[in-house]
Amino acid sequence: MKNRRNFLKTAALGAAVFSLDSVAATAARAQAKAPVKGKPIVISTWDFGRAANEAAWEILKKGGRALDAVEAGVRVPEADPNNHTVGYSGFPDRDGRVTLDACIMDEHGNAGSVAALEHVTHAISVARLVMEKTPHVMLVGDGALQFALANGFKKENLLTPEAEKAWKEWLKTSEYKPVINIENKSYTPTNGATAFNPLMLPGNVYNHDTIGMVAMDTEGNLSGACTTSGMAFKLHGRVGDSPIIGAGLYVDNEIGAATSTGVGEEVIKIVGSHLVVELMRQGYPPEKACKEAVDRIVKRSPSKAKEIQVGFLALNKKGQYGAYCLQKGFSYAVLSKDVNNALIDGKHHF
Ligand code: SD4
Repeated sequence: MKNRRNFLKTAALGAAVFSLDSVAATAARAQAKAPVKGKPIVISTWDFGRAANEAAWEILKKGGRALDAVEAGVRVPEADPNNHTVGYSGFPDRDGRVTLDACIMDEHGNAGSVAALEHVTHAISVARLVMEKTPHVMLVGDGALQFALANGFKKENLLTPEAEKAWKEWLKTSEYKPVINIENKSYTPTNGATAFNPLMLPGNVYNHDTIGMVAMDTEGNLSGACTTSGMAFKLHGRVGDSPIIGAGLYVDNEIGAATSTGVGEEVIKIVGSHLVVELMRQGYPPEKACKEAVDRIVKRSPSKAKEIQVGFLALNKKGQYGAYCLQKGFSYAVLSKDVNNALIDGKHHF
C-alpha cells in the first residue's frame, strides 16, 4: 500500500515536471517561430553603450554576425582612456593592479571567458580566443595572460595616471564601499560611501560601469559580450559576475540573451543572466524577466539591495528588449533600424 502510494506520488511528480517541461518547450518553440521585427538590433548597458552600439552596427548593418558585432562593440569602451571601469585605464584593485573580467557567447551556445586578466586591453578578444581556440571556457590570472601573449597580444600597462591618482586617493581611507550608479555624476551615495567618491576627484573623469551587450543579426542569431575592470579597489583576485557564464551574460539562441551590471556578488548568487533567459523561456517578456531577477535579489537580501545597484538587460528572439534595475539611474542604449541609438532609463525597484 505504502509502495503504491509512493509510486503514485512519484508518478504525479513526474507528470508535473513533465508538464512544466512541455510548457517551457512549447513557449520556446512559439518564440523561435514568431516573426522577428526590427532585426538586426544591438543593445548595451549605460550611456557609453551608444558608442559601442555604433561600432557593432557597422557589422550588423552589412549582414555580419552578431558575435563579431558584440566583440567589436565592447572593444570601444575597453580602449577608451576616459572610461575607468572597463579595459584600459580601468580602476585598479587595492594593490594597484588593473585586473579585467570578460566573457562572450555565440549563437551555438559556445562560451569563452577570462578573469583577473592583467596587461591586455581587449579582454573580450582574449575571451573569444579562449572560446574558439581551446577546449575550455574560462582562463584566469597569469594563465589567461600567458594564453593572450602566446596568441599575439602585447603586454601593456593599463594603469593610467588618472586611475593611479584615484587609487592613491582611495588608499588614504582604504574604505571599500561600492558607489551606486558610478556613472551618475550627481548621485550622493546613501551608504556612507563619502570618504572616497571617485566622482568627486578633479576632472570628474571617473564615470561609467561594466559594458554588457547583446545583439541579434539579420539571420536572427543572438550573441553577447560583457567586459569590465570590476569593482574599483577590490581585493586582489576578486572576480565579479561579468566573466561568469550565466551570471554576467547568457545567450540561448532559441530564446534570448541577457547581461548584467552592478554589484556582481549579488548577480552571481542568483545566476542572474541565466535566470532572465530561463524566465523568457517560460514566456516572460524581457523587462518582466529582468524585474523578476531584480526582485529575487531584493528578496534574498532586502537591506543590502537598498544600498547597491544591479541592472539586467535582455533581448528575446522576437527582437523585443527590456531592462530592470534596483535603483534609479541605470540606462541602456538601443540601436536598430527603428531605434536610433536611444538611451533609455531602466525601470527600477526602489
Ligand atoms: C562586477 N558587475 O565586477 C561588475 C562591475 C560593475 O558596477 O558592473 N560594477 O561586479
